[in-house]
Amino acid sequence: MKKWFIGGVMVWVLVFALSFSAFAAPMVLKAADDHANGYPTVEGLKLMAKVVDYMTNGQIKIKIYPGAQLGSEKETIEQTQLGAIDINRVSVSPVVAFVPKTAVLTLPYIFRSGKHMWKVLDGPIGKKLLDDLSSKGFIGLAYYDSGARNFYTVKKPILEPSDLKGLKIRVQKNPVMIDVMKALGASPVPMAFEEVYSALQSGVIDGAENNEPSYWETSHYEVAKYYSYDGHTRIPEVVLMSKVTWNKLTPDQRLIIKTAAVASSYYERYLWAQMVKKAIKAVKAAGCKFFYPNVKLFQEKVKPVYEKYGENYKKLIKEIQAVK
Ligand code: BDP
Repeated sequence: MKKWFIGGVMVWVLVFALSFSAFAAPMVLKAADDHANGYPTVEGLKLMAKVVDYMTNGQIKIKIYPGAQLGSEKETIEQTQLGAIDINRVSVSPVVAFVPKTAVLTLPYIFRSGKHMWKVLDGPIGKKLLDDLSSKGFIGLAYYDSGARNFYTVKKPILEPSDLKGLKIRVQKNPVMIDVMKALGASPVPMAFEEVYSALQSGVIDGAENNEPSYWETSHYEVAKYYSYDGHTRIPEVVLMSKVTWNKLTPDQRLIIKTAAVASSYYERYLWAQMVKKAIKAVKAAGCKFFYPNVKLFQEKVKPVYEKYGENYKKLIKEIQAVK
């Protein structure tokens, strides 16, 4: 056979192989977040997407749907369980209904500070809790920062627990949060995040509770101008992956996704610290007032919540408290 013929065939084989790999459709993963572009959690996911794209040579793309486009947290968690959503950044709070043990991370004053929380989450306890999610169809990839949750109200500031008496306070769909409100004397109103602004505006609720960036981003500050630093909870965010999707990935792809999520967690924490400062400045400029009640009074009141959940998770609670 002529040399030029063999050479020609080889060129064609090469062209064919290259064009095949170039056109092999990438896997596109759907990622949900109920915050808007610019919020630290969404920016964290964006970094994760870039790292995954780069490390898989474009074979895995992550398409982010911010602003609760794919539904409220409870709905998106259900869809993640089913595999209709591949990646989901949510608060741990709504996860409690699916994986009861995660309730521990949402207990009032379980963490002494942000530093304590990250020591726990980055250590063996945090890792074990992420692993435990897999029994319910989720792969826990990483935690994100969400600061501490504080009350904000429409008519008067909360200076002590008795100020909450009879007030309708919106809470996340988490049984612990309902009990916390009851213990403090308020009437809890579980409601999706997206509905809170109009509920505050129309007087359906008297207040809500969240960190400063959410208070600002959602414009809740426009209608509820009193923000009281009681810091009742420090509930982290979590990046979940559907186990259905995870099972379709190769070991290399899994490693890349996990690594990218962990890297994005550090980036999100950095963005978080900036965002808290920005939010405080912005809402102050809009006339919001900050109050610093005696936290001990609130800690005293929420003790019954520990009695209720403490029985099941006594050991875990002790372990968390023992982390220095
Ligand atoms: C914010 C979380 C968001 C929650 C929201 C809420 O980032 O994902 O769902 O609180 O209160 O802090 O529902």
